[in-house]
Amino acid sequence: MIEIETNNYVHALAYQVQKEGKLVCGDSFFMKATAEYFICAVADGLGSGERANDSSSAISEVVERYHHEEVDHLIDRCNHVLKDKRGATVSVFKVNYEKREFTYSSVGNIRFVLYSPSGKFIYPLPILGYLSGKPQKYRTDTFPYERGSRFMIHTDGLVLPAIKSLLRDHGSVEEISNHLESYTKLRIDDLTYIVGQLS
Ligand SMILES: [Mn+2]
Repeated sequence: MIEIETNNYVHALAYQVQKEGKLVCGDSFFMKATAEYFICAVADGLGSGERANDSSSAISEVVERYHHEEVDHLIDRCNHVLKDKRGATVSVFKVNYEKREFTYSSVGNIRFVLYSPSGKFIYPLPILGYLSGKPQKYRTDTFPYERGSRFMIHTDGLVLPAIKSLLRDHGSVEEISNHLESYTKLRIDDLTYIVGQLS
């Protein structure tokens, strides 16, 4: 499944495929580009199949509903919505075009990297573990970004040997996605990635 979200400030592509032999994907995502901001959330539900999807889809739904809120609020909502569910690893990424900065918060093993045209990479640190409605510490960081920066966010179903050169050496979101095609064939786990370019 491929979804594209695009406007004058961002061009993003999401790709998702479920684990081999599964009918339901245990990962979920949401992304939206408004006139003021771009937001995306990625969740990897614990386990696989229906119960994993029950947790991860609760995350994409709550972020879809409250995407106008600040990231630290959203990650707390994500935690609350997982009460009485199995749990999920979660990342929320929000870009403010006018301030040219982004805010990121993550609990668990979802990976994120942003590459700036000047050569700098930004890897925000996640909190270890997963969300399951229990009291939880969060870490939310805000960074400036340069025009033309490219980012990638992905679940652990995508195993990449060289994410740095992937973002640095490919000029467009479509090129990156084409390059990733061979890595999406294994299907040893549910797999989700979002790759985007900020202008
Ligand atoms: Mn996974």
